[in-house]
Amino acid sequence: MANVAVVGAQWGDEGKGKIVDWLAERADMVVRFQGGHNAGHTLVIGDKVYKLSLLPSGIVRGTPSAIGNGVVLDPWALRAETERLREQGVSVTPDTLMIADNCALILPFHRDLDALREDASGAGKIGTTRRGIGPAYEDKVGRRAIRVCDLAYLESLGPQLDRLTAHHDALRAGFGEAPIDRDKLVADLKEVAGFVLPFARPVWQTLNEARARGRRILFEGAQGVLLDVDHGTYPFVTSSNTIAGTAAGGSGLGPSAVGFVLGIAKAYTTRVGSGPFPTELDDATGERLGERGREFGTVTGRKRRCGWFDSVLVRQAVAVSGVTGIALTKLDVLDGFDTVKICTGYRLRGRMLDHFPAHAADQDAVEAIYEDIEGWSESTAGARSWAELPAQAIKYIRRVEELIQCPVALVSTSPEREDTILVR
Ligand code: 2SA
Ligand code: MG
Repeated sequence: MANVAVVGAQWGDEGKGKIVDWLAERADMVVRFQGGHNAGHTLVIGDKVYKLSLLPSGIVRGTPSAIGNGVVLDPWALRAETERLREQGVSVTPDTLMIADNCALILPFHRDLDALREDASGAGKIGTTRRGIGPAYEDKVGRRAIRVCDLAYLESLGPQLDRLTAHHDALRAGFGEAPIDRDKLVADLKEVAGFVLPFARPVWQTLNEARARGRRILFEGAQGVLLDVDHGTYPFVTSSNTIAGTAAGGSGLGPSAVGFVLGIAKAYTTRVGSGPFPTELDDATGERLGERGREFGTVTGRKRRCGWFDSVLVRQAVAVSGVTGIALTKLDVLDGFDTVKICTGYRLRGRMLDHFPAHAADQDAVEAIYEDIEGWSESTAGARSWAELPAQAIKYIRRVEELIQCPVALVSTSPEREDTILVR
């Protein structure tokens, strides 16, 4: 079996956690390659629910897991998450978790800056998770970041701290905030270093060795393609590249390491945070999708916006991410609708469009064009084989495949791992 990369094909929350857990059983290693603790991956195993933000989903079942260099890592959030998991009976040790030593850190003032900016942005706010993701990536690209490997050399951080504090103190002054307390920062880092360093490793090397020995690597994406900083609904995006191409760069393997790209798409659409959403339903139908789908953010508890499946967006996500097959999730949420709708195209100022335009104003202005499909009254919840699906549900899936120009490889019918239909 080829190495699989799992990416969200919409705006995140497509059910990646469950699918990764399903695939982790068949993998020797699981790697996170972008994002940070803004992710919220939910795993349901028996009567236990595990909520992961930063740790790769393989950790719950003891599959060796890695946090790749493309991730931004909040060491305090990492420690809190491992403690939460330990209370649930999952141990996180240097045998099961490794962290890339070249991973950039999220520091307390990144989180502050994220919140200060959001609060100052009024209608222009992004609706971030306020975890400091954006500011941490800015510092990484700006060559000011403190990285995991620096935790072993805290005594000699001087020149790096000069660059970092010169930049941030100016920003903070603009918000009326005091300059960064360097001594406190170093003391805090010293305190947490003892926890992080035992996990630190040249992850790129371990992964390349694993690959050479024919080990199967599962790449676990976070957020979704439409939140990609290049291909998403800019500026209402996250600050990393969420496309499958990042699996290689964010873990230290070449692109040929990724054999199969599995895009995860919900049978409808949701979005949390601000930004354009052409098929959003601001009515009872939207409410019904949200209630049936229990659409609340895993990390922040925010209510998710809901709407019909948008085949234009998913087709675009499939293209820019090189998706080989789709896992269609939460099909059961559509059970019982007389009619379900699929967006098949857009109208923009009187013109037809077959893609999602790049400009935010155009993205806001597009009008979704729908196709109606007769619904099904039977329940699909918990179906484990194609034969258990009502004919109309199959018709829906086949139409989705046609429109997004990509086969549906898996259908998920509940949060339980076993409630998964392998299509071919
Ligand atoms: P950020 O914090 O800088 O990455 O926010 C920028 C945008 O990215 C969106 N974003 C997400 N969207 C969906 N799910 C995410 N993870 C959590 C979850 C979110 C939560 O699984 O539920 O709990 O609220 C996630 N992370 C980032 C975010 O909404 C902004 O639009
Ligand atoms: Mg999520």
